[in-house]
Amino acid sequence: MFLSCGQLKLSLTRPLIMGVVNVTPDSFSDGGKYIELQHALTHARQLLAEGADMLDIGGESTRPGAAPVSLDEERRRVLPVVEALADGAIPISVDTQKPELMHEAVAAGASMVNDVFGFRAAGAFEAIASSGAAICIMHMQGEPHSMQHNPQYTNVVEEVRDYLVERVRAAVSAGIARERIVIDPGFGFGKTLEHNLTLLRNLRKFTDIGGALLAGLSRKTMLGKITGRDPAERVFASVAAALVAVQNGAQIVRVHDVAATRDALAVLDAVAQN
Ligand code: HH2
Repeated sequence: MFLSCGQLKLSLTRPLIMGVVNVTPDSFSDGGKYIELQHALTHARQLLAEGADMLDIGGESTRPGAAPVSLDEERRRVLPVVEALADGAIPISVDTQKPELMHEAVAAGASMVNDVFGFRAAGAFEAIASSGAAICIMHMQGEPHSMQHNPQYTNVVEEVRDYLVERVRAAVSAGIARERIVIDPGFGFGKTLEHNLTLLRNLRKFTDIGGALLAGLSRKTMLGKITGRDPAERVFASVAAALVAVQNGAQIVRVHDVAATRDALAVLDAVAQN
């Protein structure tokens, strides 16, 4: 089992860690810390030294209520980071909903595009179809500015699953091979705490859709609701959530705290080697 990421083939026999690099002034847990290019690069290199298998570079916050960012501004934040890091050896993902930036990021060396909008924008699949880059298709109900107002599902697991099945089909018809596809139920994106917990309990039901399964729980509000802690103090809760996700079938975890997650996954791996 592997994920095809541009020229790279990533083995999925052990869980992979995707380290988050937010080049934004307003991300919910680290906004403003890495908006300067040099700070973003130092942070990215630190995450790699701590054991990240790939990096996800984002130039637009998707936190509940976040304001949209123009293409020019997002491009200005993201592309210099991609250009400086993409050396052909490290998988670099770009977290964007904009087809133009998807195309430009891949041309600048990114080998994956992560879209919280699930490549529903006109031209999104076409922007990367011929490139060989991997894609991460995430589920979101609504849009960031309003998604947490009153999320509603009759059956959250079935509805998120049906959405991902349909998007994977659409990606394959657009010429994107299954080994390039990652899927993600989108914890916190138009979901209450109970919806998120139901998805986490039932994560294994997403493992036969035909894409590598990614879970992003790191520092999220759901963990704040459970522990009563602010985002920067949610490291232990995030590690626990990543472990549960991996035990329930996640093959990639998207995290801010790479070193702590790496150690926890090493313990899980040691126990599994029997
Ligand atoms: N979560 C965030 C952003 N992008 N992408 C995927 N595939 N899955 C996620 O769960 C996910 C994501 C939100 O986290 P963060 O990037 O730290 O915050 P912000 O959106 O405020 O920049």
